[in-house]
Amino acid sequence: MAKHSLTDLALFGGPAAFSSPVYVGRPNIGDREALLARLSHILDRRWLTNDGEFLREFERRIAAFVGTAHCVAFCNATIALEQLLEVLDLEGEVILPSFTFVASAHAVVRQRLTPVFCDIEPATHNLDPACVEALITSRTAAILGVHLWGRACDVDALTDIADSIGVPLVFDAAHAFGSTLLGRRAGSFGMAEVFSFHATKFVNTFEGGAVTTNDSRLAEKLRLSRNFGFVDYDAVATLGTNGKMSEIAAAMGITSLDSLDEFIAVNRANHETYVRALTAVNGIRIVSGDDAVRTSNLQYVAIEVEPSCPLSRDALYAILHAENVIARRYFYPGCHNLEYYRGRHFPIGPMPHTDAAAQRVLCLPTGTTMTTEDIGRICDVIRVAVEHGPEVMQRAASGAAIA
Ligand code: T4K
Repeated sequence: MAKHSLTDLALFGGPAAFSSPVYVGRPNIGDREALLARLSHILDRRWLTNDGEFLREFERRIAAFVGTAHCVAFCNATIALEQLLEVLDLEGEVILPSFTFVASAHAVVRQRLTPVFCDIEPATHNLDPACVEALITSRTAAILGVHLWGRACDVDALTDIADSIGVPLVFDAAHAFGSTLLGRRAGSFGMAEVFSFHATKFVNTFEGGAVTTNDSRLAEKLRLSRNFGFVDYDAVATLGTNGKMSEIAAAMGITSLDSLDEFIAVNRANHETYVRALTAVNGIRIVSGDDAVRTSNLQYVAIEVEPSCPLSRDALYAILHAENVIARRYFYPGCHNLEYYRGRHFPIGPMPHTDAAAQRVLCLPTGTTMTTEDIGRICDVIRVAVEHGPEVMQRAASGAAIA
């Protein structure tokens, strides 16, 4: 029999493997002609970076969209987060989730603050306010929430906690541009929020990030800090770095913003296709939200492979990769279990939900590069793999498949 797929899922009625890899995080490219026209404009103007026209336009549009007084764009979200923590002038501990991209934790440590890893709510994968409360000490300097998968944290509960001890509440909103909580846009919560516009984000600037805030002094400090602390040609008033966003990045950002509604509509349609196809698959849960409370831009399709599934998450991951579906185990194994953090004995609360999520979550491809047929095929791989998991794995173990 002809080999149809790398794991021979065809033997069990499954689809043929993808002939080339399909990836999580494929960038959305908006109107190419409009982007090229903007690039041409940049070259004509010979203004490539340092507070250029496109940067200003990008910042104005982000602030207006989010509903904040200020947006300060950066070269990426990691530097933006670091600079935000720096200008807040903190000392001590920052409570944050462990189930996040390592940049959230690194930003804290690189500012010589102590990360205190906190557990998450199992349904949303966001900081659990009750766990945050349990981790507060006299050294707590800030709370850093992460709106994971683009779904906003329990902002009210976290605000109450932060206010009750008088520390700033800030958000890593890297995933959450365009998302809402009770009608308010992410970016407008807490003292400040940080977006990522990395290539893998549905609105991208190649590399980029931004802080949004209503605090004018904070915004001013951030503007200085991203440009070496310069207040005038020859005057440096504060410590700073080079965190600037280039014109080419801002041009890409503006072009992305022009297609925002289309990108979200595509993500929504893709998500619905996944939900329809996977709901009946034994032990697969799609991480979703209650749209009446919080909407997501749906740039991540995260599934949980639950204990009731006949196949482990890692076995499904191996099968998907063998089928050329490059799913990702975001955010395995959780920051507190990464080699760098494990050896340093930072404070940590009980982590049952973080550890469970880290063992169960898989992110699947979405975005404008994916067709409905592609997604149907990925879901067929998952369905057949789950239905025939033990046999597929047995063949794999005997060397018959998964080359
Ligand atoms: N906070 C949170 C919660 C975050 O998730 C992130 C970043 C940050 C903060 C920091 O934001 P930035 O400083 O990056 O602005 C990727 C992204 O690089 C990272 O931005 C993102 N989160 C993270 C979740 O995903 P990796 O290590 O997975 O990258 P990589 O190279 O493996 O690429 C991811 C996938 O995207 C692959 O399947 C390939 C595909 N890809 C990637 C790029 C860059 C493309 O198809 N084309 C491309 O150009 O981190």
